[in-house]
Amino acid sequence: MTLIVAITRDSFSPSLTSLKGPVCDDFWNLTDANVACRQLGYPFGAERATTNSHFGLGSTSTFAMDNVGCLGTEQSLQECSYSTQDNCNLGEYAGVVCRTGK
Ligand SMILES: [Ca+2]
Ligand SMILES: [Ca+2]
Repeated sequence: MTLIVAITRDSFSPSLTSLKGPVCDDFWNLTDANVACRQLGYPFGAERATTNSHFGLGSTSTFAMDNVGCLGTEQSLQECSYSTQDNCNLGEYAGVVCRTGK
């Protein structure tokens, strides 16, 4: 199994996810990360969900999503339950490590 860090502090970007900003880590878990990885083009899903700006302190505290809650079957984060109002700071970026194989 090979791993790749597919989402860093900057890569929840419009080009990848049509999001206008980062995703907050509140309630962020492996189920949500799986959806994010599939959306990013990694069909094997996520190895890990990261929190607390694991890949670096963020540069904006205006988040596109907070309190993300996916069921796991969605094809994109936009299909999941989430809030557009956030109470998060630069140290609360969500991230993922996606699988590149089984
Ligand atoms: Ca948090
Ligand atoms: Ca929150």
